Formats: sequence, C-alpha cells, structure tokens
Amino acid sequence: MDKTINPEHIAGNGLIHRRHLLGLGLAGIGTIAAGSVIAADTGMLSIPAWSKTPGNGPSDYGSPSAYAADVKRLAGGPSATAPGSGVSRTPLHLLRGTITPNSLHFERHHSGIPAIDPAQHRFVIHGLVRQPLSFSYEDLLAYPMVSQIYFLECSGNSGANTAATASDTNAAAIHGLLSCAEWTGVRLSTLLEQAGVTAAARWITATGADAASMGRSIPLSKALDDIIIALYQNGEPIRPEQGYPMRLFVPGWEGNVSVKWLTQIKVAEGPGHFRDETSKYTDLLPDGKSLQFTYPMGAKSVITSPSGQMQLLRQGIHEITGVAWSGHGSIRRVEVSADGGSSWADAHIEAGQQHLALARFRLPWQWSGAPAILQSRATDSSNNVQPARNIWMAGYSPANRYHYNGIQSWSVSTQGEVKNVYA
Ligand SMILES: Nc1nc2c(c(=O)[nH]1)N[C@H]1C(S)=C(S)[C@@H](COP(=O)(O)O)O[C@H]1N2
Ligand SMILES: [Mo]
Repeated sequence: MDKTINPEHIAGNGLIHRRHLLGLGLAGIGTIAAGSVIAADTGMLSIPAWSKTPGNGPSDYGSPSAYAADVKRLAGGPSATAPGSGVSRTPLHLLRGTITPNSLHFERHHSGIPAIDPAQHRFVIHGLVRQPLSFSYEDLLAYPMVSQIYFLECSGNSGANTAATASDTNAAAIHGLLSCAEWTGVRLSTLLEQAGVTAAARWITATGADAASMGRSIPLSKALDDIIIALYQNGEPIRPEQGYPMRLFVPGWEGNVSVKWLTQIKVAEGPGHFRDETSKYTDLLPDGKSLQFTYPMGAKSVITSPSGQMQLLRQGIHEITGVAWSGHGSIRRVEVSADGGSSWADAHIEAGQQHLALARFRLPWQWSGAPAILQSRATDSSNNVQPARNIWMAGYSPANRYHYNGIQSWSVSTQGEVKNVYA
C-alpha cells in the first residue's frame, strides 16, 4: 500500500467514497493494479506478432474472442424424466453492464425448444372478444412496435439460498436465472383493442406451442398496461431459446408468465388455473397454505464481483459491483456493507433506463486483508427494501423455493477466497 493514499472511509471494513477514488488519479490506479500499469521501459512500444500481418476478414455472424471462451451459460444436465426440461444460467459474475447478450440469456424450458417455422405458426386471440383474430408472423411484423429494456427473472431464481446450508457455488449457480435485454414487439393492448374485449372480461390466459403446452393466467389490467408480444431481442429476431418466433413478455413479473412460442391468448372472466399456477409457481407459507398469483418480482440485488468462488489476488482497492432490480419499479438505492451488515454505504448507480430493468451499482473498497462479509441491499421506487435472509425465511414454509429475494452474503477470507455464506 502507498502510505500517501488515505481515502475517507464511509462505512466499516474499508468502504470508501467513489469521489476519493476519482480524486486519487494515477496514484489511485497504481494502488488498484499494484503498480502494474506504471510504464517502466520503452519496450512497451514493441510491435506484437498480430500487428505485423493482416488478420481474418469480416464474417456473416460474429462470435466472441477465443480468449473469452469461458464466458458461457452454466448449463444443467438433461432431465431423465422430462425430456427437454431444464435450465441454463446467465454467467452474471463474468458480465459487466446491464444488458445480457442473446447467447448468454438464461433458459428455462418445460419441454424443450420447439422448432417452429414462422411461416406455419399462428397466434390466435379468442374468448370474450367481439372479433377473434388470427395472426401470422408476417401479420404481426406490420404492426407498430415499441422497444424497452426489461429484466426477466425466474421465480425460482436464488432459491438455492433457501437451503439449510449455504452452497459453495458461484453467482451464476445461485442467481443466474436472471437476464436483461431490449425487447421489441407489439403492445398486447393494440391487438386486444382490435379484437374488442367485451365487458365481462377480467383475465387473459396465454398458451405456448411447446409440448409442455405452458399456460398462464394474467389479469386483464396488466395485459392492457405494458405487456408486449416480443419479436426482437437486443435488436435481432428473438432466439429459439427465448420463444422464436414470438413470446409474451410481461415486464417485472415472474418469468413463468412470459409464455414463449406464444400460440393463443384467450380473454376470460377468470383465471385458467393451469398446472403452472396451481401445483407449481405458488408460494408455500409457514401454515401450509399457498399464495397464488404472486406475480411481481421483489426488490433485489447481488454483488457479482467479488462473488462466490472468486479469489482476491492482492490487498488494496477493489471495485465492488453488481446488479439490482425490482418488479415494482426502478432501483432508487443500493447500499453495500463490508462488515456483514453492521454498517452500510450508498453505492453509485449508473444512469440509464431502470424501470423494470437491471441497474448496475459500484463502490470502491479497500481490502486490508482482514476477513469481510460483503452484502448489498436494494431499495426500489415503491420503497420496498430487500430483506435479510432470516426475515425472508420467516415469511414462508422452509420448503418454498419461489420469490427468494433475501440479501446475498459473500465472505472474504484472509486468503482472499470468496464464498457464499448465510449471515
Ligand atoms: N411455452 C413456454 N413458455 C415458458 C416456459 C416454457 O417452458 N414453455 N418457461 C417459463 C419460465 S419458468 C421462465 S423463467 C421463462 C424463461 O424464459 P427464457 O428461457 O427466455 O429465459 O419462460 C417462461 N415461459
Ligand atoms: Mo421460471
């Protein structure tokens, strides 16, 4: 450590204000990289082999650098009992920013990915409407569209941390059923208006074209608010994994209601009580009863770096960074603790669209080599505060795995090993 650097500490165990890091200039950077960025000789200007001959030419579809080949989804194994069923998880700890590249968007399939030819696919709106409608893919492309950045989170995300003992895994394994993309498509309200919803209508039910025939019920008020029939994902046609050629996208709500490979919407007086909203995707309470239709995802955050199974290689200044989101609005505040919640400091939140989208937070931390427990706590625009794990656990049956949004704790040992712990 350079003894001339003495940043103002704003919370216990080494959290420092961002303005001090900026003010430190090169001295601060020197501390970050332990002097490795100081140019020691003129060899720094020697010409590497890749600069001496022309490289590969352009290609028709890009791919990541061979040196970034480890930035991959964490895929689960095949299911013996339900073919095609399973998940792959977004490698949150290997990404920075807020947008999930399409190839790294998490997946959750109940019966695999149907190979849909868009020319053969139909999407039908029927039920309590004056005029049932049937759309081809081409038909939908002709409608006015909107583009919005939204997170998508499976209600089973982070459920691993409801287990009795903390699993020694990484951020992807625990929290990777979470992604964020720019979704472009047609507002459902536009199509429902054209069909003419009748006075008795209160709900819609949506069904997918996969072999699981995934169906979910959604109140009409949400359908008329911000739901879209998504056709594009980060600018390109949505991927087969995400529901090609079209999916329902229900902003802020548990991922399960965003029915992929959408084939019909029925307007109805009441919910359909499908399998995935009765036996599954309901929240078991301590008294043995279940909550049904608990749609919005709670205020939540997770530090993605440093995070589980990482290794701090040196003492000094590290940037603590992660993502925060809420199904109840935008992220108003993220606090970070380095002493297991005894003291907290406000992290810097990057500007950008945050309504029902991921927010990126950052805070510098001066690690002295002492043990630490890193935590983050989100507050959303509706004043929901992310609860401590024990508070969340007290509200549900120990068997409930859905809608877990408790505070994540990462311990840092004197050796710099980062681990998932309950604190
Ligand atoms: N038709 C259909 N829609 C579906 C599913 C499915 O298996 N079939 N899985 C649901 C679940 S549980 C989630 S979390 C999200 C996952 O969307 P993604 O695979 O694009 O990440 O899709 C939802 N929509
Ligand atoms: Mo899900």
